[in-house]
Amino acid sequence: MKIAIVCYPTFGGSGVVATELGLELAQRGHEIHFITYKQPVRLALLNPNLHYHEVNVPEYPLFHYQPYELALSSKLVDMVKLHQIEVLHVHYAIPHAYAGYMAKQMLLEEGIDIPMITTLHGTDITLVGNHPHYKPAVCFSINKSDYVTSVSQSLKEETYKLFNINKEIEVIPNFIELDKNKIEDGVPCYRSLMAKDKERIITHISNFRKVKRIPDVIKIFYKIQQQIPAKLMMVGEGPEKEKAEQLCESLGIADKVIFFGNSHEIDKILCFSDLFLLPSETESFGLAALEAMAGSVPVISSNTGGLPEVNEHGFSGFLSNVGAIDEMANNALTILENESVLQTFKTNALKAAQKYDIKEILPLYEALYTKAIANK
Ligand code: GMT
Repeated sequence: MKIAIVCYPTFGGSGVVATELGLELAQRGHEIHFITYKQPVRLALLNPNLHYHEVNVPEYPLFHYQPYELALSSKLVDMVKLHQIEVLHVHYAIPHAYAGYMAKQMLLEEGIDIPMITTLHGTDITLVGNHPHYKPAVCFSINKSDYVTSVSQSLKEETYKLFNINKEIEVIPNFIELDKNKIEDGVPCYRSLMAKDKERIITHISNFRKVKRIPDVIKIFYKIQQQIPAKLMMVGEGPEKEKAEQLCESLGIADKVIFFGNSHEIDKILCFSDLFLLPSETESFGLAALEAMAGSVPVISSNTGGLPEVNEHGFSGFLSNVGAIDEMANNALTILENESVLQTFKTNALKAAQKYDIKEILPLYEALYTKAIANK
């Protein structure tokens, strides 16, 4: 099949999912066209089935805001015609579903009826999409999509609650390529570079936005390191990072916390991690938690949104109410204080992640593309 994928090209989960999906589809022989404003961070174009088309938005001084949706929908029209693309798959409703709908309408004028699948990722519904300034347009473009998917059952329910949706939403969960995340046997983990032998390594990876509750991460770690020797690895960039560094300073733990910034070597960081912290305010799925689990790292998380669908309480880690810092720290210590308990949770984390193996999930998308194309 010839599939266009529209996504954000950044480190965010929706872009990562879209990119990994496109890479795997290309491996399976489909012709994949990524259409976005920058090459996605995880996109390696070493496959003849993979194409990347950049959306350029010419600067014009009259515009206070440059019209990206316009440029994107025009690019979609051109690429669909040039490459005879059969289906549009847009990730993140804003503004991709909106631009996709406009492209569909323009193509219809020329006798081309192309189906559009919109995948909802979370903040496009719960935080941004629900804002009154965007809500009518988001609701409209979801309803005008030919097929709608969400990355968790929780996000599906939330979407129906927040918007007046008249479309069936199919849950196709996020996935992980287990082999890709596996560090090969015999390859060293460089653990000794990061911490002393007896220290436990705790990791957090995110975009450092408010929704991730970064101060909770640090306060949980503060309590852990009062009981056992430990180091905290903070991976990612975002608006809350500077405040986080200050908080570490004021708690007197700056020498125990390493801030990495964005990293292309998540697998290597997870390789030497003992525990992953994700105390988010809301999380439609929690791809970062799944990536940790796939690297055999147990997860201490909040029980919000789709997290209980990913992190199995008492098995791959523990879940707590949002903001329950003491409980999260105690649960972390339960896992970290005893070597055999830690090993059991590590094994379980990997087992729980295997349910989201890309080999199981990808056929669901393939079936949807086939149905969408056949029904046109
Ligand atoms: O977590 C973020 O703030 C980034 C955001 C995104 O749009 O990339 O992530 C959302 O989509 C991911 C991939 O489907 C999910 O794993 C994240 O849980 C979801 N984030 C939130 O719901 C806050």
